[in-house]
Amino acid sequence: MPLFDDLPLQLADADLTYLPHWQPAVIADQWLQTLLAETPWEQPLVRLHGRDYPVPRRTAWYGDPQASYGYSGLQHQPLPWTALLAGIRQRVAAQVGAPLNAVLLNLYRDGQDSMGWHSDDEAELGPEPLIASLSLGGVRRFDLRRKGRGRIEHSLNLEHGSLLVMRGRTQHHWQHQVAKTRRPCEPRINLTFRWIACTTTTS
Ligand SMILES: O=C(O)CCC(=O)C(=O)O
Ligand SMILES: [Mn+2]
Repeated sequence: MPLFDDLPLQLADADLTYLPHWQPAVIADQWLQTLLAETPWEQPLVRLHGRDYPVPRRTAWYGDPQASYGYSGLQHQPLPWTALLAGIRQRVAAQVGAPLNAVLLNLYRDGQDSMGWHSDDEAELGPEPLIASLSLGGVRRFDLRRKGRGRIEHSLNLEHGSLLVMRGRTQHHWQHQVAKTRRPCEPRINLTFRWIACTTTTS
């Protein structure tokens, strides 16, 4: 793997590193097939302006038992780590040099599945969230814009087997999205590994 593949992205007030060939295709293929077959996908509802809408993708949440998170007014309990996800977590944690106790899986079945503009800045992720995002399957475009602005300032095509690492104040200053596309595209699974600060009380 050439070193120049892994350059950090030059975006002000952000700390992003993209590793396009983090895993070889044969390993990434195996992970994709196993996750497609064994994941109990859900389609949660999100509350917007007093109404519930299904999210435009499928999701699953895994983690250590205490890594629950609040979302849309509910406290979500993680599923226990599978052998595969525990193994992937170990490799990702070794790569980023930090512990990770939860992972959100997103399944984009085709170009109509998407994720809208947001920052991963929930209180339980702490002031400088570490988000390590593994992509498997069809390539999708990942856009970045500054908070409070409409213009996309940077886009990346997230490749099969790639890892995108976001750290520091990135979530404080930037938002990201995976927009719908009319281009034909293969199913894609994205895994965002995180560290959830454990709380003793639930809200
Ligand atoms: O699918 C992606 O690449 C992005 C996922 C994401 O932003 C998230 O899970 O918070
Ligand atoms: Mn995100």
